[in-house]
Amino acid sequence: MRRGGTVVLMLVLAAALAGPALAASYKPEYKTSLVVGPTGPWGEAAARFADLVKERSGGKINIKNYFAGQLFAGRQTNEFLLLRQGVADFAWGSTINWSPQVKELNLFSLPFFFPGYEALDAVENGAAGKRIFKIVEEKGVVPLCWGENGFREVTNSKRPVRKPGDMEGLKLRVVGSPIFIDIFKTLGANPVSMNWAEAQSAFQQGTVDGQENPVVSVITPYKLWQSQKYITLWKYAIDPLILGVSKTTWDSFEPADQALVRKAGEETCAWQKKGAREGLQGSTAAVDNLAKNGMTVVSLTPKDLEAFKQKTLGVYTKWGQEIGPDLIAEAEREIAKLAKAGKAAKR
Ligand code: X2X
Repeated sequence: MRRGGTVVLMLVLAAALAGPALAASYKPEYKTSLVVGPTGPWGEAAARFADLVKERSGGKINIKNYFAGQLFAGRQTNEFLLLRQGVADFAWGSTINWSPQVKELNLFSLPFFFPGYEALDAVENGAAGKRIFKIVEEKGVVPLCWGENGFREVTNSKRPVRKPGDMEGLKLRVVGSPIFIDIFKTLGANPVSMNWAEAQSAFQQGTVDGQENPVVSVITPYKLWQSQKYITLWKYAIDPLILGVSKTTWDSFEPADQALVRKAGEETCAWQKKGAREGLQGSTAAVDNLAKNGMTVVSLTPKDLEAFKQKTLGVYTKWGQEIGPDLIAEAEREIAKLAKAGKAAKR
């Protein structure tokens, strides 16, 4: 009996020591979660990444994209949990959707914190970004690279919004992440949280007046001009994406495959980020296209912006504690360095 037990134990140990070579049980399909559909830089990046990985792994790693929230158990703010549990192997996840589980990610939703793309890149690539990746990994998701949904702009079907008073009583769909309820209540609007999939019919039926999302990644591919006639360009929050892998899945890959997946991810993230900014950074093409489709575009003066900023200062006090003052200070230092180098803050 004891002898038998020892033999079994030795066999188990031998198998464990032999590692992935013996264990290499690759799944026939790896599932990727996405909130959005296949159109636009976000969904297109997922398709590109799956193709690259399949090709470079000689068909061994076969990724299937589950678009439009097909993998969620009801709520898009559960995506991080799906990754953690291994229900999803990969996700091109918005930091907003993951922020209920990783509260530091609310940094990107702090109203008017990021003055522009340069500041965002500096924070992602600097100490704050590295710290965030470490936190995500400690929670069971291996982050491969930063992608981008984009700066979020507010649209509605009722009236042009130029000052906080114009928000009064507007029923706005927001993601079910609490900081957004706080921001829009503070501004006098009436925010309602809803999954993106459900929001589509709410726009069409007019049960909500407006929403907030980036121009290139979401407003354009979803043709939101069909229900939303007004857009205010205020870049009030940034929404990075993270290409993340469930730690369980990651650990099951052989080191050479981990390297291959990481490299394909980094290449795709760079391509995706570029796509999310096309027609927006240093160009007016994406916004011109909204106007061509009948939207009234409201651009804010620095004074207009300041009024919104002042009104949302209370959100900083409350959420600063949640996010962590050290992380915020780290991000502020990166942004200040840029400003000093003269690469300031272009909105
Ligand atoms: O639901 C949204 O607004 C979206 C698509 O931008 C996110 O997934 C955060």
